[in-house]
Amino acid sequence: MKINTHNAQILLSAVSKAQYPQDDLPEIALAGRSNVGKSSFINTLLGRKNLARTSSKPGKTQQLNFYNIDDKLRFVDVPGYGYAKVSKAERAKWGKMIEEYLTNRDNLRAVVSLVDMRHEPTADDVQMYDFLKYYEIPVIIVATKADKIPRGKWNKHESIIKKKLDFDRSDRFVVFSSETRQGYDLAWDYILDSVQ
Ligand SMILES: Nc1nc2c(ncn2[C@@H]2O[C@H](COP(=O)(O)OP(=O)(O)OP(=O)(O)O)[C@@H](O)[C@H]2O)c(=O)[nH]1
Ligand SMILES: [Mg+2]
Repeated sequence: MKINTHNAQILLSAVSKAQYPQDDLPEIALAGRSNVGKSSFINTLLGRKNLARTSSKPGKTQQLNFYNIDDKLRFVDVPGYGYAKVSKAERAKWGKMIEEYLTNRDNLRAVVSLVDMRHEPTADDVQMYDFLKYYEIPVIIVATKADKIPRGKWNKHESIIKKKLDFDRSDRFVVFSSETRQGYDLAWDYILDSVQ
């Protein structure tokens, strides 16, 4: 598939199924802990500084943000999990919305699940991965902030992450940095592979 990655716009924000786009363009969802680098990942892949960040209004985190990419595919930015200040009720609402999207959406081709490369995956990271495996949703693990780790330690960190997740070798893994654009080509390769 040939796509112009710079031709991208925010399409809409949704909280429930009725608001999702009604066509059959393939979608790639981005999931991960709050602050892990989801918006930065989107901006880096689309060659933009602020496309993703500008759309996320504080206090309105309970939304799925749909980005149109060249009328060929969409990124779906899922609100981050593991945010300490969120109430139980909000957490439950978040869970319901994510579950509704991830388990019922025919357009969904893969989930880019972001983890912080510096640390062992959190219990929430593991839970998200298990959830995706349970529903047999293809996963691309993106280990972010690689620029903060010396290159010589990347393998070690990759092993720690894979071990903690009980990583399935049929899934894909990308060492990524929004600072250096490390992993840009591989991430796009895997994404485009998933939407063929
Ligand atoms: N050094 C470095 N910093 C990064 C990288 N990716 C993201 N950051 C920084 O991490 C912080 C959070 O990044 P965001 O992209 O806003 O994270 P997010 O996952 O979208 O966060 P929420 O929208 O709150 O869920 C920002 O200060 C980014 O500049 C990276 O690859 N390297
Ligand atoms: Mg964000």
